Amino acid sequence: MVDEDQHDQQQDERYLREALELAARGPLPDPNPRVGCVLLDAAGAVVGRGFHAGAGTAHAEVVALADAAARGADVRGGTAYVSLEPCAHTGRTGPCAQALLDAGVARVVHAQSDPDPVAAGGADLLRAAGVPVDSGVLADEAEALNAVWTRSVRLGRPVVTWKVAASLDGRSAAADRTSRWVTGAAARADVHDLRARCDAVVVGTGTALADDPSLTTRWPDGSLRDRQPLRVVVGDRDLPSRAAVLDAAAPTLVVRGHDPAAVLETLHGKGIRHVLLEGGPTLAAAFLAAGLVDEVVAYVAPVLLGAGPSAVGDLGITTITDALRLEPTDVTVVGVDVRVTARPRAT
Ligand code: AOF
Ligand code: ZN
Repeated sequence: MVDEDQHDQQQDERYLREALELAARGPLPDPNPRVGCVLLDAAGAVVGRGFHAGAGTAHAEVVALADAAARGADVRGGTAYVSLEPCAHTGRTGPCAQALLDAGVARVVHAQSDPDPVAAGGADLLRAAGVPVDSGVLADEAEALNAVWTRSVRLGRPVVTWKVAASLDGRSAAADRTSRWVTGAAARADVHDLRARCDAVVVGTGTALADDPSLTTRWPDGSLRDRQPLRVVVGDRDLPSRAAVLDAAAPTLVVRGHDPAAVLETLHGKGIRHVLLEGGPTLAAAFLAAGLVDEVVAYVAPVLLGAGPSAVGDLGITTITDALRLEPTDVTVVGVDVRVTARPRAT
């Protein structure tokens, strides 16, 4: 015989799993987390479903409540399953915890607790109003669904991935600065997938002037993808108005000055959660030296250049014991190149 608690736990996980599946239908990347909600009426029948379709749109709970209302269902005395703690703040939308209270929901089960201090507090608000709340069911799955968002909220800045492409001898260009191409077509296509997963692509003005990159996100046939990350050019040098990065293909932000923390603060304020730092060597060195690189994606090509600029500038390392050691998390052959994904070791 299955005891009642065990049965309840299975039911909680079942509906939360459905809420997680709904959440996964939300957009990525987005300034907001992906959230799903399933509503049961007092008799235990599913009467509403919803997911958050991205920053600026209604939250999952509000969508699910509207769904229930549209079906003429009553959630009074029912249960709400939400993949993230219902918010307690008035942001772009009203507080979801209050909306659930107003609708008469008698119990709330949520997965991840909201790590954002501005929005958190919904569980306490509900409990204070006499509604029992079960927190943290399937929390790991929910957090994995919003891994970058969660990390960014905890860090209070965007997560930074540094992408670097280099020859076997660690150079990003030949002695005359020509660099098309060090890596092969497959690795270059892979970089476009990487860009598509980020909110912003960042380069220094030196790279923008030397390479005149477009920094758009394209398909292998060269056509533009639907969604373009923000292009960010950092530094004090002026760009000519005909620079490819200033064209109309995607939005571009020019940030004067190159203090990495200040750059990230500006981007954080714009809702950027994941930054792809694409160079050049000077800007990459500044971010690395400041401890502001969270992940490295390095494409190493079976090419020797013998001379030319190094892929990363001076890090102030003078002896081997001071080397910046990385923890590899993945090594994959991409076409003729090798892609190494690694994290700086926590010290
Ligand atoms: C919820 N349900 O579906 C989502 C929540 O700017 P706003 O008003 O959209 O608020 C965004 C914050 O609200 C976000 O950072 C996160 O803390 C929370 N997201 N909360 O109750 C939802 N998407
Ligand atoms: Zn909300």
